[in-house]
Amino acid sequence: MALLSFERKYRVRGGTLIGGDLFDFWVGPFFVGFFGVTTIFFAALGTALIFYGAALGDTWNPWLISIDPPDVSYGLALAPLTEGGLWQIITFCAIGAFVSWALREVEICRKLGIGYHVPIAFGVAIFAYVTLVVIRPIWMGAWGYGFPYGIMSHLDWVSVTGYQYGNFHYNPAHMIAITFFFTTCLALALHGGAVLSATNPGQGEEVKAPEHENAFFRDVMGYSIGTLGIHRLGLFLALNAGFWSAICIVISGPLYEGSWIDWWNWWKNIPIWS
Ligand code: UQ2
Repeated sequence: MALLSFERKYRVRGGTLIGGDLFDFWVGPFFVGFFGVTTIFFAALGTALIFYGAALGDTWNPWLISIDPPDVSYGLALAPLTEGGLWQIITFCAIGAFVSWALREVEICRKLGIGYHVPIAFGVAIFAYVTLVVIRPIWMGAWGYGFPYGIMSHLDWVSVTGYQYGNFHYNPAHMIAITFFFTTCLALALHGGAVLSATNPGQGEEVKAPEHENAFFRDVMGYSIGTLGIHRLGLFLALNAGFWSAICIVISGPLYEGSWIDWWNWWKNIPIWS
């Protein structure tokens, strides 16, 4: 079915989560929906507040602009706008925009009658962000433990926070997260390479089908995971990368305050060795 006639077929009312027909229409290629409106609202307000915070700051250098969270002394209270209150409202807007976007994806999935894999995957990314700026700060008793919104300042935060716990590379959940990030790259490189090699073989060559991809991997490593399987594996690897990233930071502070280098002494201290 040609793309345009297919779109005419699925562009029907219904499938919305809230409000019935309210905002159930398209603007050009874009589905709007109730959550399209809330996405625009939160994104526009949050962006305006970032510019307002930047205007109150002492630089317009894009690398150095930073919207900082409140001081730890404010605990979990609301802070004055210029003392971290902007960061709190911007964080609220960001979560509002991300969750609205995910729910708009859900509505589009329902219209199309497809699975919810994409919004669920995006939900794991949202979970990783919310872990950094809400779950861990609440668990530690102060919004000040969230990270600042700035290009250099968030890098400084990652560095300082990482070395506060000795060295994050010794954090076992960090190790697992990195392993999933790297394996995601390996799988996508293998998959992208495999698909291009078969479907874009070069001038004058015939386009090949998945049996060629299967045969290649069986010849190389005795196993092909298959055309559906590689996408299941890719989704699994990518979701785990985000999930273990969230775990590695949320256990640092709330569950463990020492150095991750020392944490491994549990191995040396197993009674069986003595
Ligand atoms: C595959 C297959 C594809 C692929 C890839 C494989 C025809 C087009 C990349 C090979 C992948 C395997 C064997 C899994 C590797 C395991 C890890 C953890 C990276 O078989 O089916 O479809 O793109």
